[in-house]
Amino acid sequence: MINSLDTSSKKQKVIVMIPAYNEEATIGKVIRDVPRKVNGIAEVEVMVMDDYSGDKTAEVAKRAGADYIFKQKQNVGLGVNFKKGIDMALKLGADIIVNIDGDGQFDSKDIENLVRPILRHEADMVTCSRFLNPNMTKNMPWLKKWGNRRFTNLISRITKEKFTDTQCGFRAYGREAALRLTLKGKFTYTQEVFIDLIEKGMRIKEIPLKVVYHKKRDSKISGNLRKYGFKSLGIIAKATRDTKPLDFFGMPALVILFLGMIGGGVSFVYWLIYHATTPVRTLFNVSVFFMIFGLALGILALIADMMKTIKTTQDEILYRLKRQDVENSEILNKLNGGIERVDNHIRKTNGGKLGEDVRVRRSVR
Ligand SMILES: Nc1nc2c(ncn2[C@@H]2O[C@H](COP(=O)(O)OP(=O)(O)OP(=O)(O)O)[C@@H](O)[C@H]2O)c(=O)[nH]1
Ligand SMILES: [Mg+2]
Repeated sequence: MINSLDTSSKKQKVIVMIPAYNEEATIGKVIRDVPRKVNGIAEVEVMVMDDYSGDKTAEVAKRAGADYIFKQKQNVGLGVNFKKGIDMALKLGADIIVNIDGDGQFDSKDIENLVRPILRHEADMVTCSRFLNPNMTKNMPWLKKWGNRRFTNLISRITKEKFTDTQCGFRAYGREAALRLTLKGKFTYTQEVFIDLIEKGMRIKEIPLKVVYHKKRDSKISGNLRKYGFKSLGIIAKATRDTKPLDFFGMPALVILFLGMIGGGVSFVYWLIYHATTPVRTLFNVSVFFMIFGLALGILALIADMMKTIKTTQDEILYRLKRQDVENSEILNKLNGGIERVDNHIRKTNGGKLGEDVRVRRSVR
């Protein structure tokens, strides 16, 4: 149970979101272990995002007591499913959204620890770190640890903050952080969230939580490490380009321009001394190319920086629209009471699209 909370704030509603793809073997226990009574929390609900599983994930989840089950009509990928889940949870009135994987690697009971810093207003997003305490990752494969460290170092450099685990799916998002998220990646979302939220001034806190690696487990996201590496790098590169365009284009531009100027300077001095270009002609040509390319890249950096200003404004507009939409949903929810009306509202506000590819239903307990 959570103690010494800020009692001035209203009681919060937590929605525990579980992205699931063929998790019939484990999802039941994950749902049953979710603590439904937490000090400082008015309500804890479970929402399963079933990404077109071929097994009985949805049925098992329903039997285990899931409050909402969203079924995609085709496999849309973890990143897309996550974004949709965040939007849904906000519209269902969540003050805090907890994401936990459906594979049973995390302990649902740790949800209490995860939401605590948000309840105490110490963080906007809290993420599990599997590496703050080395005893918690005893049986994690070394290659996964190594890959995780590389990605985590990269994200720390990009965000200029020190993190120890940027890939963990077990996280709690306060409403403000959830509303501010604008993600683009389809395959995954874990690292992109760090870049996006830090750029928007959100506070991210890591807490050590244990993870279990079953021997026969088949990782669906990072099982193929090469595919995972390339796809994740692509998502990180795009997010960095959009949030830090001066670093992304400007740094290489400066290096290339500098090399070009050195080469050009050397050839020019040679020409001044010997009045000949023959041995340094290639150096001169390459240097001119470098200088032109560096300048072009520099101009691109400035244009991209202007576009970032537009993006920042658009993100702010989007945030305000989403907040308004969520507040309207809450009012409708209170007036109408119940998921049927909320579902109708979601259909209306999205021109029917959301209603077409997502089925919402309240499970019978
Ligand atoms: N929505 C959605 N969820 C998926 C998909 N693939 C996997 N998941 C879920 O995403 C969560 C994480 O997947 P894992 O296979 O454990 O991947 P991982 O956690 O990166 O890998 P490990 O570190 O080895 O556990 C699980 O709950 C999966 O069911 C997918 O295509 N769509
Ligand atoms: Mg996992």
